[in-house]
Amino acid sequence: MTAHTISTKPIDGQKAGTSGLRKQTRVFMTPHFLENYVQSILNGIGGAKGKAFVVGGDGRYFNDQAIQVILRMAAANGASEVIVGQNGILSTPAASNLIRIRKTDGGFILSASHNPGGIDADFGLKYNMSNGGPATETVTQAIFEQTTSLTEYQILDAQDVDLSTLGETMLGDMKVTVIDPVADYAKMMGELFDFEAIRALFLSGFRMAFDAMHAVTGPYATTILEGVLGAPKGTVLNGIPSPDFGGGHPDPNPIWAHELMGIMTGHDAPDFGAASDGDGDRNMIVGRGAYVTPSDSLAVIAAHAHLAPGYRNGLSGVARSMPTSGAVDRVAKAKGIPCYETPTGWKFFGTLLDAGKANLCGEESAGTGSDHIREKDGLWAVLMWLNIIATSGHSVAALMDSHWRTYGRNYYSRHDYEAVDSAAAHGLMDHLRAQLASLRGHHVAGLTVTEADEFAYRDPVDDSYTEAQGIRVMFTGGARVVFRLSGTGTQGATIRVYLERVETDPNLLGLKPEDALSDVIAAAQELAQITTRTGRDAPDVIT
Ligand code: VG1
Ligand code: CO
Repeated sequence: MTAHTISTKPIDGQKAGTSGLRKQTRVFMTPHFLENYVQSILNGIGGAKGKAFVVGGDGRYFNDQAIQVILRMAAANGASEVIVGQNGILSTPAASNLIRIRKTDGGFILSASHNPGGIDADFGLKYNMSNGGPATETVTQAIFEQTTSLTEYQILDAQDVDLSTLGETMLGDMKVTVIDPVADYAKMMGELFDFEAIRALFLSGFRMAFDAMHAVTGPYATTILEGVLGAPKGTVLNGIPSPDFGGGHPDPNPIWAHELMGIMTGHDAPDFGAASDGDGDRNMIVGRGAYVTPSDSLAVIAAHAHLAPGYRNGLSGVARSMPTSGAVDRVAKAKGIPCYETPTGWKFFGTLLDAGKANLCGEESAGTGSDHIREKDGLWAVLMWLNIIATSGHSVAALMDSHWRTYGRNYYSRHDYEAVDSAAAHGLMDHLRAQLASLRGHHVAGLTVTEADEFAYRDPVDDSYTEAQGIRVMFTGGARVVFRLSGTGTQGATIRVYLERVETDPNLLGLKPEDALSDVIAAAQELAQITTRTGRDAPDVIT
């Protein structure tokens, strides 16, 4: 086996977005594209010599081939060991956990998360650091700079490593350890949650439907829910991962998880429903006829986390991304704990979690997690809900009802305009930006603007500063609209419009979100001229 140095040239567009580098699969498959990016990562982190890494992905198309390239390049760059999930499979939370418990220097996670998979869909690669979390802004920038000046990469000339058999092999001088992707993760969940109480809940006849959406959480959910916790066989739906996610869109929200929504609102619905995304870090929570928005789920978890053994001593603080609703802020205030507001993307929670400033984090995009790892964690959120239901004895609907009565309800919705012409989308944002200084006091669609700005964030731990993280317009009475462009799409631009209004009147807690938010929706349209600028009459996806 010989290590080769291959000459290459910088490839445009290798800039990571909200969560690693995401491109169409065919782009990732063009000559040198993957190799250039992997070498840029290795250079950007100061080389691979003597380092150990975790490698795994969500099993989408090209996962297996890309892993072999990463192994050969890690070996040629002098890495000492790579730990790989069997058959190249690792959910994002399981990878984060492995990096931490095996104390490796970092890890490569192959996924485009909730984006569809297949040769004509999307692929992605993300580097996580030794704390198990996504590379910080500083490291991400260093990697990007490498991509713009790269002249060569190192790769070993070798056969594919057999990743189907557990155990250790050598690739040149590098050890490759193939491990069971589920075991360590399942063990950790057993330490955090009251598995006895959840087991008793299932024994009592409690019924659940978990939609793995043909993605990576299938094996994890089957082992934990149906195996360890004794839920009836068939509780996990679509539990066999497939390279194109069964042709579906593995994004757990009421639109893409419509099969589960149908079950949960249908005749003889189970007590509890949940779903997870392509790489297992997102979650959807739904009770019998009661969908829980991710922002509300975060707030309910903040209010009840002490019921789970791993959080018995309460929370040190909570953190949410800026577009996430303020529901959790109200719980934090009542509990007298700090609440941090960060830019979108899990990489911004890492420093807070490492410093112990927060041990519960969440995003409106169906991401929830804690300091047990440094990624959001879909099954973790599901097990947390099961723990809360089992120990409180309340249904999802009852928990939501009492939550809103106690804290008020943050009506919330997100409107996405997908694959919009990039110039039009940037034009819309520029138009909003230009209005910011003069908006205060203005009346828009019957609402009065109290404040308007472009969100910027100074990290309270490492003092790093991140600008241009979304435009927010606040109105009297606690209503708000936020506009930002997605950093995970692979075609054109996606405009996200986040709409929110707080209601504390006990008689008005049961409205339909679209009715409760109608004036905020009208204000967003007027401020951003969405229809005229994009040519779209309605959002593509409403969640
Ligand atoms: C989206 C979500 C964001 C999330 C990111 C990664 O980003 O809005 O909250 O952190 O996806 O999620 P954007 O830039 O498209 O809005 V996933 O499950 O990669 O891992
Ligand atoms: Co994901």
